[in-house]
Amino acid sequence: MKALLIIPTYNEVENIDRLLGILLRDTADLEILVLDDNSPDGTAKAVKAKMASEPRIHLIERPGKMGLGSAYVTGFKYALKNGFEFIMEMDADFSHNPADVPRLLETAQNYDLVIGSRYSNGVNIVNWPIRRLLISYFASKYVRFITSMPIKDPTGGFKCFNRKVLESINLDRILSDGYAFQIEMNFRAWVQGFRIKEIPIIFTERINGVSKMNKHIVWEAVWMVWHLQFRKLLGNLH
Ligand SMILES: Nc1nc2c(ncn2[C@@H]2O[C@H](COP(=O)(O)OP(=O)(O)OP(=O)(O)O)[C@@H](O)[C@H]2O)c(=O)[nH]1
Ligand SMILES: [Mg+2]
Repeated sequence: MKALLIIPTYNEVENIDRLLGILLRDTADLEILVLDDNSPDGTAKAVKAKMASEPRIHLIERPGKMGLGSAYVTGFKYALKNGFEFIMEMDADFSHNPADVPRLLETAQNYDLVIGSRYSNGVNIVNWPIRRLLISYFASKYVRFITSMPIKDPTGGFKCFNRKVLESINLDRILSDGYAFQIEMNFRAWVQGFRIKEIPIIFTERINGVSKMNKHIVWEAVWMVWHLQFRKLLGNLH
């Protein structure tokens, strides 16, 4: 089994070293790709220090902050080129629990796309302001209402793709960047009939570092859902 965990970073120096340490310790045959956008806080430098003693860590550095969606696309292309069979996504800020990685991977043996879901067993989010929780929760209902896609947590960023899913998607055609990126990947996988499984996770708000969430990426998702649905109905989703 060849698995790659992609971690996009922007100013995560307070988190990345500890996170990499835990992941490498607990998941024997996992390789990790950190995708850093020239974080001013020196995140890439911390990764390089770790790489010196750890061949399972890889690093791609981009010249500036270019967004989460394109970071993942870059990571996906790297994974396909280097023969990885399972390709995972995870945030660097400990919102996703590294202890859940083996469970995601295990489930991925029987499904094409596994999604760590905050909403598959009620609501499993710790320390979010109620406003943010409501936006996220109703966003997931909204996505389902417009698209009928049977996914309870369509915007989550803790997941595992089988490489055949990524191979089947034209990565240069991905339109979206923020939350919409996650929705778009799920939608494209679902439309093609891939087997999708949600497993419950507990999501915890970041303790260290600052959020990059903004209004723009929420609105992007609101419109993108219609866009994707129309493209699907017109048979034009390539
Ligand atoms: N490479 C890269 N990584 C990014 C970019 N924006 C965010 N990230 C990383 O993507 C992951 C998710 O971003 P967060 O800032 O945690 O976004 P969020 O989870 O919506 O918000 P909070 O957790 O509340 O801060 C983190 O690991 C970030 O460091 C970007 O433009 N480029
Ligand atoms: Mg976060």
